[in-house]
Amino acid sequence: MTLKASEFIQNADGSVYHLRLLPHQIANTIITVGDPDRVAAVSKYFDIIEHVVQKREFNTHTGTYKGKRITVISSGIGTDNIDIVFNELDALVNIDFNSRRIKEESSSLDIIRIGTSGAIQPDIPIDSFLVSETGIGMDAMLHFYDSEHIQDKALNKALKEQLDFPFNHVVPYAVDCDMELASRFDKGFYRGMTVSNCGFYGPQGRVLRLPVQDPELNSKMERFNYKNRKITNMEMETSGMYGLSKLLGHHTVSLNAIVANRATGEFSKDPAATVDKLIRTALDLIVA
Ligand code: R1P
Ligand code: URA
Repeated sequence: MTLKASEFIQNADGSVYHLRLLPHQIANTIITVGDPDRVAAVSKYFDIIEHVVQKREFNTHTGTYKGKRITVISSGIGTDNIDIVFNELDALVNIDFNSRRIKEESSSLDIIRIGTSGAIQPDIPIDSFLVSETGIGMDAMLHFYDSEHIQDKALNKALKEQLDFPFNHVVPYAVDCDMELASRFDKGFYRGMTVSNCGFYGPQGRVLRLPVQDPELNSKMERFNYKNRKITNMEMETSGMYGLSKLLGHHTVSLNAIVANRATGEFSKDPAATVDKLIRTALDLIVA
């Protein structure tokens, strides 16, 4: 079946709508970052950069690091953007851009997020690194897909019971990382369950001028216990990445630079240095 013009959108040069990329312009190993400026902070370590393109918040550099072809792309903030990035990255490998048909044999990508995050456990130090073993979605994006089969339903139930939030407008869902890809990022990384919120302020329990609906939500997350596993940190993309990645058949892991600790109230004195260290660590483990 040929995909309709309104569903799979190509720009005049044939590239995919938002990312403005053609299939040969991406590698099979993809690093995602939230901040468009962080793309150059990764690619400055490449041996060569063969392709650069930007549209909106989606900035992409493809090159090689120690001989391995890697694409680094910014997603902007939030799982709504992850919906665009993951569907269009998948299209780049699994849709024929000439016939506009889905390819008979599917290909999978290795996708590694290098992002910042706030810890909610007091014993996770500022400037440490954490691998998200599970993404817990407090956003709604994945619910628009037929996705219950890839969710951890027992964990979903525990979240609903223990967080006891007025969940009439948020249905938390849990999806695991790709364990094999995650096993590369072992030494020097904390591991845990990462909540992805649909906002940075109220949804992460930050009060500036507006009161939140449940002031106890972060404390309940800190106390949450599921088979002796804890919620460790919060950010804004991981749940959507794990969900879409599992549905589309890609391998994804989310690496977090802990720049804030919500339990202790601290923030990193040099977040750029911490992110740079995570970038260098991740690049070396990707090629190891
Ligand atoms: C919020 O400041 C942003 O930082 C985190 C969150 O997920 C959100 O995107 O990740 P990045 O540093 O990758 O953007
Ligand atoms: N990113 C987030 O989403 N939250 C934090 O607290 C820090 C970084």
